[in-house]
Amino acid sequence: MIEKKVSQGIISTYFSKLERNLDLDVAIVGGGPSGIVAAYYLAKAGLKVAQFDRKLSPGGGMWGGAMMFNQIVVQKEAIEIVKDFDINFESYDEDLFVMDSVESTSALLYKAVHAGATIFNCYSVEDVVFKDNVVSGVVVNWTPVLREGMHVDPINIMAKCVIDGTGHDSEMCKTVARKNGIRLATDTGDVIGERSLDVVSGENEVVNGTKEIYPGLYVCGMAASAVSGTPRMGPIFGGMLMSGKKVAELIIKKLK
Ligand code: 48F
Repeated sequence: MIEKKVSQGIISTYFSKLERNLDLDVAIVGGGPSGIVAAYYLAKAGLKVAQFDRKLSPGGGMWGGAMMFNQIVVQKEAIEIVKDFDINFESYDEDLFVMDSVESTSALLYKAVHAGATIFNCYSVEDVVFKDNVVSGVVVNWTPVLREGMHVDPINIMAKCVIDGTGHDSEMCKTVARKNGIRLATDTGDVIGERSLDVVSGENEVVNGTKEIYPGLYVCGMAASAVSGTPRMGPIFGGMLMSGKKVAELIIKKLK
């Protein structure tokens, strides 16, 4: 019966995909541009990487350009990355380029999965796993379960490194800070304690802030900038792409 075979095809391959990803090199929380770029370069380097996004359609804030004007502006420093993803672009100003946001977002997603990364959509990461005070995995649940407030336990996915790519909310950094009694720059205007999450400074907070911010936890994209208390930025995406590549390079150096 074709009906049964279709269902079997979906269920059996989905669960083997999930099982293959219970033990990762890198778990990426959030499927925005910075996280997707990281997923691509990590997978290309041969690492086992999975990305979790709470939405049905990963891509974060990239689909909508700015104010739903679906154009993306990037700085010239990011153009090499744009070329790696085969995205069409045109010169707009001396140092600025524009691309179509739908083409750009779908190219990032396609290339990341094609390179070997697995993207799990509709997954919310609600916590991290600690082993000997090192971030060693993520705790995931279905987004609809959390939205409905259903009393359903999550599952654990172990990873050698976790990336916080959750955008402005920097959710994993906040979780790690809360569990360790650390205050973030965003909460207090300063950071306390030897084990503080770093304050970011410099001209390009996104790229400068892309780092291992706590043992096992890396931060990229707007999450890196937000942790420092930097105000919300304008819609220029080159920093997100560069941040994603930088975090991948840091992890490749550590794990390879
Ligand atoms: O915000 P987002 O696009 O992250 P980004 O890579 O890029 C920022 C830009 O889009 C833009 C900007 C450009 O100048 O400032 O804002 O830093 O995407 C973050 C993604 O993370 C998902 C969320 O659904 C979104 O797609 N996300 C957030 N928290 C969680 C999560 C969570 N706890 N679990 C799973 N996904």
